[in-house]
Amino acid sequence: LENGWFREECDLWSGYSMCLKVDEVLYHEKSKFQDIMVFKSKRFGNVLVLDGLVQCSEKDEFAYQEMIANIPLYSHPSPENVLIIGGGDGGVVREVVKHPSVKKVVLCEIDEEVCNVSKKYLPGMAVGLSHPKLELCIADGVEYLEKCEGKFDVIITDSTDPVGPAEGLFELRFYKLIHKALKPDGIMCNQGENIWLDKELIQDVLKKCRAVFPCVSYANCTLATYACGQIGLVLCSNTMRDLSKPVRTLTEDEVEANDYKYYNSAVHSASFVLPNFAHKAFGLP
Ligand code: AAT
Repeated sequence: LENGWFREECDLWSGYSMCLKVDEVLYHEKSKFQDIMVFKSKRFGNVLVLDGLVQCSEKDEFAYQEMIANIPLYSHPSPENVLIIGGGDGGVVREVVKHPSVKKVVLCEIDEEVCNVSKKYLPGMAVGLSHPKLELCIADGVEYLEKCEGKFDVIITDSTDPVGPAEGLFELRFYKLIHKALKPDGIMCNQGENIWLDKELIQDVLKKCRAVFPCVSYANCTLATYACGQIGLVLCSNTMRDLSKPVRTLTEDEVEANDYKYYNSAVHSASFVLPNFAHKAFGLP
């Protein structure tokens, strides 16, 4: 904090930083796994920060949470069992349980304190944490997956960046475990970092994914409070399919009824269209 501004900086993207004006720091403690801070911001509501990096703000979280949940779920004809790794704030669960076909959601979050803090300061997201379809599991995502085989229709990794507890979620072994934990027609969707700052990291992730899955794609999402106003999604499928074409499309009334503030069927397809430099760098077809 400098003169009432929070400044986000990260060794992964040295030379860039993003600032938000702080009204009040509401919480700041070290958990067993990371430094957790929540502050009330001037423009974006309450903001959750882990190890100095913004995880979500109340004003724009819908963009990322709707996209990371709905791109894989609307690409699947009938998702029933869903696993979320990370996402302890509950926002992704909130979106996943809107799908009537979903029978059960497991949330595997490493840090229970993230859930506790979210219940107190991010109630609009934490609603997901008390949903009857949810099984909450406090564990490391890699360790949880080791015990799973052919279980899930969709696996979503809503993880922090590969410094700290999420390092293992960017390794080849992790993608192999996801492949094993998915049903034969399952779909994976992972937090896919930023096309301006993390090009090499994304290339590395896509290379590892291509070694495991026959079908690998990348989608784009924009929002205000992540670095450079952009975050990507890495999508993989065990079967060849065009993930940019939702298999279930929505009418305007359905978009309204689901309270989607970002996602619709046109946005789904459009999010796979990338600027030339990214398209080329990621070797996409
Ligand atoms: N929806 C909020 C956005 C997040 S949250 C990421 C969550 O992943 C955190 O709660 C963190 O505790 C959890 N996590 C980290 N490592 C693991 C692990 N090994 N197993 C399970 N959960 C883990 C992500 C925002 C991305 C920001 C991009 N710059």
